[in-house]
Amino acid sequence: MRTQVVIIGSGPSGLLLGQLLGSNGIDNVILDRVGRDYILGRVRAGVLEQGTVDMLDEAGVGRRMHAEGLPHEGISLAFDNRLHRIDLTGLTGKHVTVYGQTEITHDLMDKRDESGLTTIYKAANVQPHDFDTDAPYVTYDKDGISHRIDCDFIAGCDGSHGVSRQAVPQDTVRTYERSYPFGWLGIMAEVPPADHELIYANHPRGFALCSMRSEHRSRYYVQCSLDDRIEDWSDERFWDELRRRLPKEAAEGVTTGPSFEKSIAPLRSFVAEPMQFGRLSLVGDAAHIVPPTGAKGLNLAASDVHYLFEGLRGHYLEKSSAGIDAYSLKALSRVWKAVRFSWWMTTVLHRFPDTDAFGQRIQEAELDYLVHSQAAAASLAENYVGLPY
Ligand code: FAS
Ligand code: PHB
Repeated sequence: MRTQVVIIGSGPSGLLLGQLLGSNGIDNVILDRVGRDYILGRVRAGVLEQGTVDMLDEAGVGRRMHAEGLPHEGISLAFDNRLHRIDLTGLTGKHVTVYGQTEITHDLMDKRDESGLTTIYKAANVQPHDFDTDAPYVTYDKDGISHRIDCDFIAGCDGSHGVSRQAVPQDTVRTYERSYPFGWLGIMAEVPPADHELIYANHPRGFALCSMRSEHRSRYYVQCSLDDRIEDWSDERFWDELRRRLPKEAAEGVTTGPSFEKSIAPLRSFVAEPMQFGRLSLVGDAAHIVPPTGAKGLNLAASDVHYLFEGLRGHYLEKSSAGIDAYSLKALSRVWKAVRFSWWMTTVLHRFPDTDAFGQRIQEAELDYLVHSQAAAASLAENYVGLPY
């Protein structure tokens, strides 16, 4: 088989890139090692920057997002038993949209089916080859038969545990990492949200987040120990802990009910540099990971796709290599600013086991500054709604 671009990974990065390429006449094949139902079963991001919404519109998958997505003009920070609203729209003129990653993946998969583009699920032993030449190719096994796809470019959209970054000679990639001494225990429940906007809570017992997927479906998180297991947390224990970490007025807004999804995720910051190795480009989680505190993971994947798509479009439609050559530098500039913001939000809102009395006072001063300085609030707001591409 031959195509112009092979995309490894059928998550949001791969699907969005594939749709933008295909709708511009650039042929592409997506390979994923698992099936579509497994991908759709993953619960992940929930907050979209305007840039991500614009990309999904450009890919022709905005209809349901605009019909069902919730525009949010603010968030609240909770500490000292009070809610403090950050007026995102008043400070930036922009808003965010609450619409789950699962729905985005659904919409992109359906659009790809309509477009007749090729996706090969349950492809085993996917391996990129010769990406340091102008004739790269990818091999994989399917139903016991080995296959080869010749192409011009390979997009490594295969997440943090994928094959693409591993295929690069390890002395040519530099990595930067920070792991956090806690995790997030998240649940999903078919109950109305505690408030009409998200609440990020800093409490002596630990961080909590009140989010949502719709006016009938809520997504909650509490900071937990990395030693915790899901079986340690009954629904009853979760609801009690969540309400203990919220101001009284917010806790009274929590409607409890049975959870239908419960998971624990570790938090870490990770960046691989560069993001391009000859004809292989790393995209999204394949190149970087952020703690979800700043709601940046999915949105960074979207901006990577924007830069790579512009580069590939320039190569094929304008015979220019400028965009492709600039991909890594352009993407990393925005990546590091989002990594900084996600690290900062995590340090300001969580309880760290080794924080001394001085560190606790600094965190309290940070929060006090945020809610009493327009400049500080504006800085949080412009990062939260998304820095320009
Ligand atoms: P993905 O990991 O989504 O997709 C990669 C795809 O590549 C997968 O389908 C995988 O099967 C495939 N793949 C992997 N190895 C392969 C191989 N060898 N061969 C073929 N295919 C292979 N972000 C937020 O903004 N907000 C959040 O609240 C949030 N919560 C998260 C919770 C969890 C538990 C996790 C893990 C992430 C969370 N994220 C969140 C980040 C998440 O949304 C990612 O940023 C997003 O999924 C990135 O999309 P992709 O880059 O497409 O990678
Ligand atoms: C979510 O709804 O899953 C969510 C929202 C905002 C975050 C993290 C997760 O910062």
